[in-house]
Amino acid sequence: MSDVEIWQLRRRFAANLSAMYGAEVPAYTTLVEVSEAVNRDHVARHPQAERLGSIERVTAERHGAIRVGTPAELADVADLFAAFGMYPVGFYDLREAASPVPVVSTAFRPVDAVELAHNPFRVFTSMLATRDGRFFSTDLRRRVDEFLDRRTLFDPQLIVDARHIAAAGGCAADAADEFVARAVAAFALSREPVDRSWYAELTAVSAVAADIAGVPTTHINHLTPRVLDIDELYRRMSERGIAMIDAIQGPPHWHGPAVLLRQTSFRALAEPRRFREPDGTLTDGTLRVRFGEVEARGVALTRKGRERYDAAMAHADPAAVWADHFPDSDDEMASQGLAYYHRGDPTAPVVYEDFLPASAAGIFRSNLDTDTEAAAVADESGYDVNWMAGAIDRPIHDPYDLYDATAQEAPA
Ligand code: OOG
Ligand code: NI
Repeated sequence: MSDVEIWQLRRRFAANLSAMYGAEVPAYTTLVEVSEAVNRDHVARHPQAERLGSIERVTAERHGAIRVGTPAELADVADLFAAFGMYPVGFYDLREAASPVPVVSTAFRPVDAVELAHNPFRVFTSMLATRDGRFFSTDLRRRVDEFLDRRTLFDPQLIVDARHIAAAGGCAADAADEFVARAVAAFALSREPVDRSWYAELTAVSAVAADIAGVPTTHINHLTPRVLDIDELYRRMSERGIAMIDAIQGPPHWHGPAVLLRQTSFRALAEPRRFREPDGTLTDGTLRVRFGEVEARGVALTRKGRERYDAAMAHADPAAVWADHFPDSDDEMASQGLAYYHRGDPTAPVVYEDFLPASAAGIFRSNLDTDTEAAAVADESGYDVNWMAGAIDRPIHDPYDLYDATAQEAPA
């Protein structure tokens, strides 16, 4: 029996990352304050508000996002996050988005209802698709891979310790703080000078490539609180003069059951960074690599519900056709098999715990200055869910399997 259990480590990890991010990105602190106020007001006015999660869970709930460069780096991430009870769920191919982003992604999160209720922290994790010839020429790929092979994102001892903790199911009390602190530090923005010409060369090809492979470290690029009313949040942030992206991503607002995930974001300000110039001198400059995001979660859709969702979203104006695709009550959603409810009880929705590829690509792009052009060549990378599972030597959970299992249980 360990003194500190995995879920307690996860709770500390999420809380300490949040403290670090708040210290580094002041707009995040504003976002968290406004989110908490929106949630308090919403719960006060709506007696059913907590059916998608207790106010305690929702207030503590965050997701983060990180980006890495290689399969080996992704495997280290998988080992590290396993020590916090976070496992890969789903495969997101953002190269397939309407405006493609050259990454493939998964989300690390707790997979069962009890663990999610303890603390639902999740991290959307993307890997640069250097093998995809549509985005990377052979020459660029070689040089990016050389750069990535020379760097060490995670202290090998941190990964060794993570594997022990995962195997033991926790760690001794006196080791916990130090382990969490080292894990959090791995995602801090580096103070190391950025190589100006390398960063600029990559930026010219792909802003994502520069963010991932232009620097020797990774960083958490956003940390997202959850709100119960995202339209109200959007209004309040805009009133405070924070320019949000044009739209809320995902399903439209409507009077029926909230489904899946709605998200919106704003760009963080430029942050001071040091640069190493081609002549070796150090200069001061800025980079804008981090942003703010907020989300509202609804009921998880079954495969059948998801097909309806994708069909509605394919319309130019999804809000106009929403009622043709979805009934406006949980009773009907449950009886038509469109969404998951614990033991089929329409008063007990199973909350959606994952992400949406179109929204993710939109969030990515809204925070980059330039898009990446895909060349008209065949993709011979072989990237898919099986490839990724092999690369990290772990199964990647199918989200539908998890929702099927959760729906058999009583609400946690
Ligand atoms: C990840 C973007 C995806 C979300 O909430 O959909 C994401 C990134 O920009 O690295 O976090
Ligand atoms: Ni996000």
